[in-house]
Amino acid sequence: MDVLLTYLPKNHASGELGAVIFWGQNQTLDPSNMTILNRTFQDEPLIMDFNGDLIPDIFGITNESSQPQILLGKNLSWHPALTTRNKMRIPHSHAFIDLTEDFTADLFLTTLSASSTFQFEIWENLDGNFSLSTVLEKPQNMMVVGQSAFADFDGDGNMDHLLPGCEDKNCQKSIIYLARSGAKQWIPVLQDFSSKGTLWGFVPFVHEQQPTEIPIPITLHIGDYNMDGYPDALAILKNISGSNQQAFLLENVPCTNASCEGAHRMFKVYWELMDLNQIRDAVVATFFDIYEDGILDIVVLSKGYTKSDFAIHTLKNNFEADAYFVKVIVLSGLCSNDCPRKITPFGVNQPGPYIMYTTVDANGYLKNGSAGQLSQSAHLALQLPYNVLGLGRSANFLDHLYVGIPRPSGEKSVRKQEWTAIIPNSQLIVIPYPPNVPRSSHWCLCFHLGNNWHFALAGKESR
Ligand SMILES: [Ca+2]
Ligand SMILES: [Ca+2]
Ligand SMILES: [Ca+2]
Ligand SMILES: [Ca+2]
Repeated sequence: MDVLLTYLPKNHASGELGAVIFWGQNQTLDPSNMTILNRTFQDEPLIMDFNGDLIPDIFGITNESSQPQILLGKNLSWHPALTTRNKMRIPHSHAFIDLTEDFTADLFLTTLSASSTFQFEIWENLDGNFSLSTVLEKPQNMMVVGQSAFADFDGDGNMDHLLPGCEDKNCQKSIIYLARSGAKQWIPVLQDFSSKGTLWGFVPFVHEQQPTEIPIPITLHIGDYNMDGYPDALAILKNISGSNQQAFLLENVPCTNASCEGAHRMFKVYWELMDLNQIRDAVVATFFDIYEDGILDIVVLSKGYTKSDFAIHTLKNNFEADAYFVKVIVLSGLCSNDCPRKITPFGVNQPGPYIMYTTVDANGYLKNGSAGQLSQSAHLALQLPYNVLGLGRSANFLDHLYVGIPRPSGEKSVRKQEWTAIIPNSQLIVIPYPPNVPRSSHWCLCFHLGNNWHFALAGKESR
């Protein structure tokens, strides 16, 4: 695994970001083995797989051109990417995720229209090439627009678009909207930010050329903390009348008012979670499986005594439900020059794979769930390298697990594999090798259950 680091060069007036790649060597990093990129970026870049070779590439606007550029990871060559004239929004919340229900990651861009309205573009991956398929404007009343987040909010197997923001400049009136998969309508899924007479709101982003603090945009961090199959979120809110800001857990619950009807679901804020309430001046909160047991815990970053001082807090998820999960990580199946002989190359986790399951819930109804792996990387997106999908209280097998990966230009068929009868509470590693023959029986699904590793080669299982 390599590491990309962006930095603000000292005494650099333009505010452009430099970037350096530290090359991983097996399990370590050698700080002297690095490449400083020969271009600077207007905004933090997006890590994606533009050419579908399962080697991550770097996407962004550089100092050389106003057209987006891609730096291919394989040979570190720059290429123009996409023929768009629209400006990118700063900070962007671009994403590399399937938004067209074909298991192939598309490119989602946050841009400005010709009249400088905030908008969202979906560049659909068609036979390995990206072409503009959908443009959606921001919700009309939204004055401050936060970072787009993606989750299968309604649990139908297709990816939905969540957008936090405010209806006034100072975020006294905060809101979260949802655009369901394929739909162009914005549905409010959280509007009430008051608790016991106190009004809370998102913390608006302040853009400075030479920031004195780390600028943190309005962001929802997604995870299914109670494993009911409906993704929840963590958000940072500030007390409108006071000075405190805190992390809050937003639970995805059935819709109980008229305005969210079209979404079927909505967010409910947990105002009184003791452990979160005790952390003052929180700036980022995200989910992480600290104990590697498939249950998502919480990590909170808070301000310390000085401006540049931060503290990291970890909170164990004590939620004791008889709920089940699957944890999935999709690797590349590649290795460079250090693959042990005749051993299947594993590679590392990738941006872009799409995962979906179908099962039957405790009441006998069909239930789907889906997630994209590493779809966003910039501005402390802090996505997990794996996905934990909640299954609710049903101990039923997963009827189907589907995994799709990006593919190169010109390839018509979708790279997608399917496994059946997966045991709940397993941790799955998908090795899509060889990547170009998904329908062969070779793509490996390795699963960890108890103390044993099992290997399923599409249909057959061995220990
Ligand atoms: Ca690539
Ligand atoms: Ca797609
Ligand atoms: Ca959905
Ligand atoms: Ca949930």
